[in-house]
Amino acid sequence: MDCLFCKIAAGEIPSNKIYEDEQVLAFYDIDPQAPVHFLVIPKAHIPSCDALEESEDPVVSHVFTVIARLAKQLGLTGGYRIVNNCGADGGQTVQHLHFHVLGGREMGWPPF
Ligand code: DGP
Repeated sequence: MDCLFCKIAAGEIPSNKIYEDEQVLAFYDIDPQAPVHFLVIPKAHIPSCDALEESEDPVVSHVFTVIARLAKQLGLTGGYRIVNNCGADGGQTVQHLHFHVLGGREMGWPPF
């Protein structure tokens, strides 16, 4: 499958990895939008949030547990933002489910 994040998960394309286990991978975003900006992905190919099936609930739940743990490890004690861009209007550019974690500065709202 010609999927960038599948290739990163498989180690075929290098990434600045933070954490990995059997189900998920966390790595720094190539184009950081905050002092700390990393992505957490399921290793299995899921195209987007919109494509999720109930059988995939456990991996999504695990993603959030990993995010909370990594945010602590990376010192994001003042808070952080989790973003999922879903579909074209949502701003999704890579068609493999991923959650952005941004921190290290105060976030604005609303997003543009
Ligand atoms: P989104 O727009 O939500 O689909 O976010 C995709 C993100 O993926 C974007 O912030 C940039 C990041 N990205 C794209 N290509 C690569 C890559 O090859 N390596 C890494 N580490 N991040 C990438």
